[in-house]
Amino acid sequence: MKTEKLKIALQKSGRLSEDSMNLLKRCGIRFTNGLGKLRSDAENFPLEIFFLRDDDIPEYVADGVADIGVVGENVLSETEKAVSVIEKLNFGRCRLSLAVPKNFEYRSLRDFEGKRIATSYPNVLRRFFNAAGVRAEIHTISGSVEIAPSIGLADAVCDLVSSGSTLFSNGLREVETVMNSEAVLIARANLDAPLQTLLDKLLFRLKAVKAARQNKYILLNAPNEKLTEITSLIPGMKSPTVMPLAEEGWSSVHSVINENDFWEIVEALKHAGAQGILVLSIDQMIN
Ligand code: PRT
Ligand code: ZN
Repeated sequence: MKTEKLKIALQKSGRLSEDSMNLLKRCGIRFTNGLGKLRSDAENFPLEIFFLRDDDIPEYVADGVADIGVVGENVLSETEKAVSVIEKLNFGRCRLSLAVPKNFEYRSLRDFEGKRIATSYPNVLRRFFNAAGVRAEIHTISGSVEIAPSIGLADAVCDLVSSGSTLFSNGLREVETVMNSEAVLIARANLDAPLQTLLDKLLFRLKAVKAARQNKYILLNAPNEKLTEITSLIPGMKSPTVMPLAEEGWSSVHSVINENDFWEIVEALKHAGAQGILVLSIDQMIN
């Protein structure tokens, strides 16, 4: 009997491609992706991978050509396809923002009333303006949105931003965030039971990889008289592991800390008398 495979759509070549493929690889899934290759079979997981343009991914998933896919929330909101978001992936972060030329005296959203806005995200922008009660003229263009004001095509733009340097070098100033975005895993509705089982298996691995990336393993030596203070600084998943060292009066402390609090905790630990602090990245973290 032919075993069923889960089909996943990834961006073929673009900002999300490398992170999407690395994520699968970190989940222990092996596959090849040659230049120009449109599909690939994973070697050690019942998974078939399609490499597509990101704009097409929501539709392919909604239509059942693929079961799941990785795409930016910005594209998902724009295409308005009936798929569900099953996991945020913590990469591809950016925001969709309104930006105006330097000489545009901007005070509030009202200033967009009657203005021409160039964007590749007309649906998202229309919903945003509708909710704010602003009537603006939305001009849909597919690329190089940032040059529209300088060539007289628009009064302002609504475009994706990460560092902001593209806006800056085109004489534009970011004034409002329309939406924040990151890559997400989407799925079509009504997966049959065997496919859902495969998806659950993949999700279990994805979550372990995500948790590992957000945490660090920390090892340190603490003088016994400072142990209470030091262990209280480390929240850990449970209380930290404390083991006596061969050297009299010292203990070894192990724990897991979240990368967001990482530097503050390390500084406090050092201050409290911890020595030989080692910080290791974690490969997988199974909760
Ligand atoms: O060929 P295909 O259609 O698949 O790719 P694409 O060209 O449409 O998309 P791509 O690869 O550019 O982006 C894919 C996804 O990456 C987007 O849909 C977002 O979800 C996400 N992403 C994250 C970004 C950015 N960051 C980003 N900075 N997408 C685009 N940009 C643009 C931005 O608009 C600006 O023009 O990159 C430029 C540099 O940004 P700054 O602000 O750092 O200067
Ligand atoms: Zn695209």
